[in-house]
Amino acid sequence: MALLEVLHFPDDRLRNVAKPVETIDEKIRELAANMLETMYAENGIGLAATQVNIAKRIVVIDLSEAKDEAMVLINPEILELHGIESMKEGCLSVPDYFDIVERAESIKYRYQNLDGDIIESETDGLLAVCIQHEIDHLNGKLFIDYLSPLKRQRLKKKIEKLEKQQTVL
Ligand code: K1U
Ligand code: ZN
Repeated sequence: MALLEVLHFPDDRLRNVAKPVETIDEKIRELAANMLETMYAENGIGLAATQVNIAKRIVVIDLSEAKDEAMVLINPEILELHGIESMKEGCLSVPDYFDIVERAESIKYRYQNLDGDIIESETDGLLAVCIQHEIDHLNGKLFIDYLSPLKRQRLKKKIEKLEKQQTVL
C-alpha cells in the first residue's frame, strides 16, 4: 500500500470533475486501499479521489472511532435530499479551517461497492453530510464555496501565506 499526496486549496486540480469508473478491477481496488490508508494517516473521516489528483468517481469514508468500518463508494450518486441541517465541516484539502455549512439533513444515495454490486441506502447526520461533501469533491466543489466571497478570499490569502512560509523553511 502507499500514501498519496493530498492536494490543498487553492490548487486548480481540485476543480476537476471526476469521470465514472467503468470497470472495477484490481487497479481500482488498489487505489481504494491507498485512499483509505491516506485518509487514516491524515486523520480524516472521508476522502475523494479528486483530492489525490485522480479524476475517477471514488470516495472512501470511515466514521468509526476504531477506524474499522471502511466504506468504499464507487460512482456515488444522491437520489433524494430531505430537510436542512447546519454542521461544522473540515476538509483535508483546506487544512486547519472549520466552518458551518448548510446541507440536506438526510439523503437517499446509490453507489457500487468493490464487487460491483449496486447499493441503495438512506442516511442522515454526519454520514449524510460526509457523502454530500465527498460527492461535491468529485464535482470540483469545496465546502468553502458555500462561504461568503470575503471569508473565502481571506482564507485563500492565509493559506497562501502559510504555504509560502513552509517553502522557505
Ligand atoms: O473530504 C475531506 O476532506 C475529508 C473531511 C470529511 C468531512 C469532515 C467533516 C464534515 C464533512 C466532511 C474530513 O475528514 S475533515 C477532518 C476532520 O478533522 C474531521 C474529522 C471528524 C469530524 C469532523 C472533521
Ligand atoms: Zn474535503
